Amino acid sequence: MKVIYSEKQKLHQVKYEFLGGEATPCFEKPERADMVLNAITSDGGYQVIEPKTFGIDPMLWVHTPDYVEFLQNAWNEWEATYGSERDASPYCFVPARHLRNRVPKDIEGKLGYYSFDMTAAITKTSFDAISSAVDCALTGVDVLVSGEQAAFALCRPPGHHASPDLMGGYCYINNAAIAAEGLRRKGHEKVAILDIDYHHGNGTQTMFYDRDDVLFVSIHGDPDYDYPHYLGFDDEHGEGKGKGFNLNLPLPQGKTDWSLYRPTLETAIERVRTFGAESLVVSLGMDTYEHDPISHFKLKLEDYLNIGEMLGELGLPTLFVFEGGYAVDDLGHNTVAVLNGFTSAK
Ligand code: Q9C
Ligand code: ZN
Repeated sequence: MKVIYSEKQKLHQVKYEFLGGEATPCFEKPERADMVLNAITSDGGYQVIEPKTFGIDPMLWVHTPDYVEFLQNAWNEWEATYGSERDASPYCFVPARHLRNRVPKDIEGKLGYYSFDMTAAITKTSFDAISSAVDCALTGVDVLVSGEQAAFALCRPPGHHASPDLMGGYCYINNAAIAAEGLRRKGHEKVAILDIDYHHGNGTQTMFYDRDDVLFVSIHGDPDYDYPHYLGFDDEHGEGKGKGFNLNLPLPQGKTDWSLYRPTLETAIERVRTFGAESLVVSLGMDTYEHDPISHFKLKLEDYLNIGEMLGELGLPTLFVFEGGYAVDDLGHNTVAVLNGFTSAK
């Protein structure tokens, strides 16, 4: 299996995120990619390749032009006010209630307008990393279209929380959504996205909510108790012709181990099967792990082998797109277990 990765993704390194009433070192850090790459290299069964360059245009398939322009300019505008010492981070937001939905002119107003939380700061070189993550996802699409059964886009920063014009949850541009749309544009009639990150993929859901050609299925921590808090409930089925093409399978914190996860994954896979997908994009978050520092499921190393195998049994051309996962020491082995399970499936 080909793994697509670029060192450029290290150009995104945020100092702090806001959590539990204080600024704490950001969990989403470059070491995450190092650990996965190390495990992939030492396994030996994978070929690591560089992405091709696709530029800005594919971002506009799923994001608004004003948002992409904001991401490109945010650092320079921030630096003009605050200098280069601190990362560009919002402090004030446009909630869904009571305030005006209007883009202000200064950088602090813009940061809040285009964010939904304080976990996605911007640095001088963030956009280069963001852009190279998109390149990895789209190179993965090309690998599938060339006839290979699977590929792994080792993307950083992750993407599934990024909405058409909002960043948040360590995400800026939605790599998996762009990949799914890329597969559609390469002629795949129906594309399924299965999101198995611990957190609901609110951005991806929003992007395809009114479409029947891209199915979105997600297994995640119950949003009544977990991030992203305001989307990901089981009564969100899609709208318009997208009705019936969105499936959320929230699971409880604390007690979700393999015995509960497995039947839920079977339900998810069954939906992908009945949908009749031509290809599958897996938003591969590894924060369902028992030792993940910010999440609350109880999956173990061997469960990841099973997940990979169950996905492989679907028999679909599959692009894995890396999302979350913060238990850095075990992240590589867990990720490789999913890929190995997939490869070994009959
Ligand atoms: N108390 C991804 O996994 N903070 N993003 C959660 C929980 C934000 C996760 C705090 C988590 C974002 C891609
Ligand atoms: Zn996550």
